[in-house]
Amino acid sequence: MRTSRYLLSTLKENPTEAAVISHRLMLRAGLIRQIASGIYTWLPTGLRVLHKVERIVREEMNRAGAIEVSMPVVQPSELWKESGRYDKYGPELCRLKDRKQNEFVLGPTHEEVITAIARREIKSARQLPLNLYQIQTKFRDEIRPRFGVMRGREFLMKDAYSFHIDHASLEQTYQDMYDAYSRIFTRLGLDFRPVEADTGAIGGNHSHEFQVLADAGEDTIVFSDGSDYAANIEMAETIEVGERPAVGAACSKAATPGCHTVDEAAQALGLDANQVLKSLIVRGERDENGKYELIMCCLKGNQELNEVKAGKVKGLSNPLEFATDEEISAFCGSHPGSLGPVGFKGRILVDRAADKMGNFACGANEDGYHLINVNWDRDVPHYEVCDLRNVEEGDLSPDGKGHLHLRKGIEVGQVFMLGTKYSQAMNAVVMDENGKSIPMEMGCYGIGVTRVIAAAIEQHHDERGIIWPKSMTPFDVSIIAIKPGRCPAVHQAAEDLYAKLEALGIEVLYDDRDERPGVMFADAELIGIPHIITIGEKSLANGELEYKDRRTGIKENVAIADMVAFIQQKLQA
Ligand code: 9G3
Repeated sequence: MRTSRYLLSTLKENPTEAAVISHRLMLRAGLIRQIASGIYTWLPTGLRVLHKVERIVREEMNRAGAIEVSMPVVQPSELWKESGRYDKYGPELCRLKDRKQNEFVLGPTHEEVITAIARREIKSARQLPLNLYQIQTKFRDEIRPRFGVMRGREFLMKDAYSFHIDHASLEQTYQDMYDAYSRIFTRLGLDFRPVEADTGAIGGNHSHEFQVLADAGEDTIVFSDGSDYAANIEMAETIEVGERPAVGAACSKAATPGCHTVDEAAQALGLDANQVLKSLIVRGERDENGKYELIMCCLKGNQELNEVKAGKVKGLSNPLEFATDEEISAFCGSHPGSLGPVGFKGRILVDRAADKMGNFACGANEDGYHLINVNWDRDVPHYEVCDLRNVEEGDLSPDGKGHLHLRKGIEVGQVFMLGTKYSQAMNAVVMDENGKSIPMEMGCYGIGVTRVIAAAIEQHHDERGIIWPKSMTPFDVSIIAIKPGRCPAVHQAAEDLYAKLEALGIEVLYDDRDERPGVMFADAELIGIPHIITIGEKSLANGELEYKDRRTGIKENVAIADMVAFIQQKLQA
């Protein structure tokens, strides 16, 4: 490709709206341009990368026996009403109407559509297992799109859906997809970890996420240094150690005027935060009249409530909802800063670590007062112990092997066992061997194809720009001709080399702009082309060309006659 007949679109200045390096570099290198919040155009250089990622995804999905389809982005609302999800999602599900006022959604995912296809096209169990996939645009009206394509509103996803006669068959495909994902992310040159994940709102009962380790990641993943235990923090567990201290003096009231937080109360009472109880009020699940009770969650003062774990506790709202200050004052007679379990009239859930506290302080359910020397059982006779907290750095691994470490991750893929949630709701059934009609077991498997590119840049860049993993690079080689207008020999040598490399199927960006060398060099490094060849008058006089390896920065002079073979050898390395 000649830059004189290409759309390079590199930027000199740092775009101020980019908060993470991948977003900044994707704009500066001319890969994407925002057309609206969370919605992007892929410019030529970015599209070349996107196509490479898609090719690897397709190769591995096909190798795993999945079959490609393409489903519509615009989906009839009837299907979402059948699955019961039309009213379950808020404004994140973009709804629209056609000219006849028929209701549609812009597909954020395709469980409903694929199940509607399966119930018509799969007539016999002999057709199972069947794994169908697509690479298709999704739309999710995120409330706060950010980080460029890492969290956009319109994005490209490879989503696959498998259908099975029984759970054993689903487990096999789940494993096949898990292995295919490991191959895909390895071929893409990513440093990734599969981690146990929460199945979230989509139901089902088993899931793994594929997380790319990066500080810009929005997810927190947890893994043990003594085993292969790894989980999203939403799921991660630990083993609580230690025993309750012996019960001390009777509990008593202490004035703590103006103390609304654990730290303020700890300070006022001369205690550590982990000797003060943190008490939060959440809503129970609604009954048929929409009524719900208020429930207290108690944690060690220095630990954090895990909302996903709490939402799973029987009888709690899921997703978890916190009570409002008004509800709290009305029910407890005090503000959130002075709450405690002593005398609380509702259910009391105590985190397993908090259950090991003794002689602790907690709110007195009276503004401006705390209780000290409080002990479970004696002062709080009724409560339930459950796992409510986020694990922390250094906690014991739940398998008892090693300790836990926390890292930020970018979720680039997820595999789910869906069970019969959709096939039951939408009547996608087959005849089993006894002639009984049963809903098909389903699995679903997603990869964020556009997000993968941002994740790769987060892991592969330096101060000069992107350094592509070789499987994703938009071009293999950059040829930079220095002042070809002034030196015909330079121009000729560049044209010759360009023709030879192109003839070999090597992807070349030939910078034939009459630009200052520094600008052309900076662009080649910004775009991240792995092999950069400079053709200048001086080196040419010695019969040589200059080569630079973008990743290592190593430069070397190569005889003109050897350059093609030199590059071929580099590309095979
Ligand atoms: C919605 C909206 C947002 C959503 C969903 C539905 C996430 C939704 C989960 C999945 C699960 C898997 C198949 C490929 C892999 C992921 N956000 N999810 O279901 F209506 Cl607005 O999409 N789907």
